[in-house]
This record gives sequence, structure tokens and C-alpha cells, in this order.
Amino acid sequence: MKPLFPALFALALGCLLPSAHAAEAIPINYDEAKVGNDPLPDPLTFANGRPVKSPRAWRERRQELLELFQTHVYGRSPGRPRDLAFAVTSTDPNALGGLATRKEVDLRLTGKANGPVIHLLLYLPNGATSGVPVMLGLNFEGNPCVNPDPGITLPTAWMRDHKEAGIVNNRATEASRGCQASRWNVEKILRRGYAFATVYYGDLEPDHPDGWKSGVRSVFPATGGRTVAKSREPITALPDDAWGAIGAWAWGLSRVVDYLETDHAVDARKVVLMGHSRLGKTALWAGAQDERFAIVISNNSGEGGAALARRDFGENVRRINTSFPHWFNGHFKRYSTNVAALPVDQHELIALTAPRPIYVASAEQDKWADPRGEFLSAQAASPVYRLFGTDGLAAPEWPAVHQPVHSTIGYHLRAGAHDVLDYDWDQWLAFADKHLPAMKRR
Ligand code: GTR
Repeated sequence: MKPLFPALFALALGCLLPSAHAAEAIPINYDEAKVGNDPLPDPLTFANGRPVKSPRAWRERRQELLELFQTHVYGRSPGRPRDLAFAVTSTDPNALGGLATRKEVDLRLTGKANGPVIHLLLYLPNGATSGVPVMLGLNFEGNPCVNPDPGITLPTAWMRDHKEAGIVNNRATEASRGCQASRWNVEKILRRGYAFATVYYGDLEPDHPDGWKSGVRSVFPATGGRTVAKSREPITALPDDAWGAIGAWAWGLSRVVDYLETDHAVDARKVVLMGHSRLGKTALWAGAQDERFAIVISNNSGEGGAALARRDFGENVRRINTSFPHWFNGHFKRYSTNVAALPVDQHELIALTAPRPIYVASAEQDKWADPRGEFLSAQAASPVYRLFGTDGLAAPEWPAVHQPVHSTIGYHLRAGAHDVLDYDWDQWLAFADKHLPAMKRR
């Protein structure tokens, strides 16, 4: 029998938060025999039935798929803002005990210091002679969370309260320094010769259903990827195919690359993008749209990320649309109870990164994210990679725990829970070391 207290607590919470209550009522399947068997759409067949037989034809199919994901899942994002400007706000050549140079850069999205700004934290490994590759990722709890370094500027942006992490009254406090350092082994990354770049995802948009009203979605019109001028009128409502929060966070990552392209200390053709969980979904969507990301890494991204939507295991489309309606566009809600009608599935999102290397990482206990569904999705993206003459995912079967595969599509199943651990970074650094040197210049 279940203990009564958690059930009562969930009930009380459900009364307070109607969407949480509605979400709790949605059945969740963990039975492999009941995952369903709807056929997956074929990434190598156009909507009109024409097969894709060459990398050249894939370029066309790629546009079609991007359009489908924009229309039905993540929404249409704008392009680079016309007035985007950069301002270095601090530099310390002797950070982390001399290991790195710390730089903080404001990305002024409307060109103005008092408009929306992304605060980029960048560490450059000291002693590197030329442009270095970069490990980039959005963080959940503010830049100071990634390392106890006392020199990182405390953010003033809204954050969800998390007392144990030092976030109180929706603000980061001194106590938040290093609160997620275990997920970002910054020193290890730097010692391996990579720069490290991060941004607080809430700089783009606070993560709640009304977040868009104060985030970038209220400022920039969704124009389908064209360069945009600042919106003249405040945006008061979003059309059903406009970008969702994942789109907004992904767009911010592209703005970081806009900056990195201007910084000669790094090699902006070698940006490795990593994202965990909802930010893993974000990394996949960013890498799909913007080919400047050299390598994309999705960690425990699950539903709406690497995991197949048609497989009903763990979190499903209906549940994610109910708990997190703001992450996706309006049209995606239509598929909550009819996933088979979705014209795409998540293996095609992975395939949109082809032929660039991509890594899907799962965790054994993270059933909610459907680890097997993440593997099958990576595997189903493989034919697109093979069209380019690469090995795709060189694993015919789901690998056992701690049997990493570092083919052009990389994969591992780590022991343990939904998290980012040193084991994951060891794999990703080895994967990046292996694949970056071989990558052609654009
Ligand atoms: C969960 C959500 C997942 C995943 C996770 C996270 O609540 O259901 O899709 O994104 O949050 O981002 O930590």
C-alpha cells in the first residue's frame, strides 16, 4: 500500500495547480508490451512519397522536415536580431587558480543595455595558443551555479525558488554559487583544452506558462528564421505555429554562436552543444536548425527530445503538453491524444543534425525519459547518416550499461538517475576529441 501522506500532498498540490492535477491524472505506461506499434515516418521519404537517394536530395528533405517540426512541434523562431550587439563586462585572466581566463559578455538583443540581454559566461583555457573548441550549454540555476568561482556575477533574473540551491524569493543568492557544479566539471573541460560557455536559460524566458510575456517571445516576432528587426509593437498573443519556450531557449544558443564567431580566442566552427533534460530537448532543436553547432549532445532529453513520441513509455505527449504547455507550440496540443497523426517523430529531429556528430545519452533509472526509446530513435536516424557515408549509430542492439558507442551517432546508457555525472562528460569529451578534428571546414 502507498503511504497516505504523499498521496494527500499530491492531492493538495493538484488543487492548487490545476495543470499539475490534470497531469497527474494522465496514465503513464511502463510496460514494454504496451508501448504501441505505430510505424515511424521515414526520414528518407518526402511527404509526397518520393525517396531521398542522395545527400543533395536530403538538403531539400531537411527543409521539409524543419518546416514540419516548426509547424507541428516547436514553432517558428525569428532569426538574428538586426541590432544585436556585444559588450564584454568583465575579464579576469587569473580565474580558477590561474587555469582559465574568465570573461563575461552581455549579448544585447536589441542593441541596448536596458533591453533584453543574455549574460554569457565564458572560460578560456590559459596557455592555449590558438582558437580552441568550445563546450556550450544552457544552465538551470544561473551562471554562478556551474562553479563556486566567486568572480561570477550573480544574476538578477527570475528563478524558480530552490532553497537548497540558494535560490530564494525567485533570486539567486551568494549561496547558489556552485549549486550545480557536479553537473559541470568546468576544470576538467578546460584541462582537456576546451573553452566553456554557459548562459542561464531564464535570460531568454522564465520557465512557466506565462514566461513568454516577459521573455524574448514578447519582443521578437516569429518570422521563420529570417533576420529580424526589433518588434515595433509589443507582442500580446502568439499564433499557434509561433515558437514555444524550447524554441526561445534554442534561439538564444544561436545568439551565443553569433558572439563566439566574433571572439578570436575560440574556434566558432567547433562548438559542441550539450543540454540536459528540457535543455537536452532544446539542444536538439537548436542543433537541428543551426548548422553552426559542430556536435550536439542530448542528455536524458526524453519526451520532446531524443525519445520517440510514438512509443508510449514514461512521459508521453499528452502528459508533457499538460504539464508544460509553454514548451511547444499551440499546434502540438492537437497530438496529445493522437500521436500517430504527428507527421514527424523524434528520430527525424536527430537526423536533422546529419551528417554532424550527435550523441544521445540515457540513464538506466531515468525511465520517465524512456532510455530505450532514446536509443531506438538514434538508431532510426542512422539511415540518414549512412546516406552521407558515415557509420551512423554502430550498435545493432541496445547497449548494456556503461558500453558507450562513439560512432558518428554516439550513445550510452549510464548507471543511475536523471542527472549529469562525470561519467557522461568523460564520454562526451572523448567523443568530441575523436570527431572534431575530422570535421570539414564549412
Ligand atoms: C520533467 C519533464 C521532463 C524533463 C525534466 C527536466 O519534469 O517531465 O520532460 O524535461 O522535467 O527538464 O528536468
